[in-house]
Amino acid sequence: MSVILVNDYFKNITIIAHNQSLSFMQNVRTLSKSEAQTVKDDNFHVKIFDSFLSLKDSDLFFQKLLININWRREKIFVWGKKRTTKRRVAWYADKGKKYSYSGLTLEPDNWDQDLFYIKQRIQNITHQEFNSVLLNEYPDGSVGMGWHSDDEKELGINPIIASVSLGAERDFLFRHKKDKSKEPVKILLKHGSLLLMMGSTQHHWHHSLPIRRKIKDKRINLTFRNIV
Ligand SMILES: O=C(O)CCC(=O)C(=O)O
Repeated sequence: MSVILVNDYFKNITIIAHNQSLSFMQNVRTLSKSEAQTVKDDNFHVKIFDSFLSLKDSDLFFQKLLININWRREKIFVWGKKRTTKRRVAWYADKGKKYSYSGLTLEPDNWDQDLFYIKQRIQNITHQEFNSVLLNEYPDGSVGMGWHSDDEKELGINPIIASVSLGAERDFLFRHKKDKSKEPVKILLKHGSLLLMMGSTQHHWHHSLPIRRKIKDKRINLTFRNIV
């Protein structure tokens, strides 16, 4: 595992011009399969495992989750207006562990065996228990998720959020909540990857999944959480 402190990390990156006036950091290092990349700053701490799941497992879980999960479209509040989500969502958790966000409260379904297996694989790395997972299914790149942070009080202080991606590769962005001098961060979330967001990241940074209209394929994201 290679640990890259952020100052060293900055030396190894290319700043690419983006179509808005922002520039994003792009990691140009190539990592071996088992390696994780850590990016750490005062209030930013993420770890990325590009090949957390093998290609075979990733393909299999992707197909099985599309079929087996109790997917639903929910009504959430966005900028004060009630909207039906274009993405489909699901919430699996230990008994009684509800989750509320954007004016919506999700009642848990009982653990699906594949979700439970993936949860255990993550726990072997984090040595922290998760009792719930939020699933999002994006039909294609025309659907994303706006800027937010996972800082609801039921997640506790400095929560670890473990995000597994399956299907189409998508960019994932971070931007500091207050300090505009901090460069936004861009990470490519690959099929079978695991992103751990740790420390005080949720309290200081927003994240988003930007729209990428050229992407025509589906993607599933699983964010494992611990509701306290
Ligand atoms: O689909 C993604 O990777 C984003 C998910 C996310 O931001 C969330 O569940 O809070």
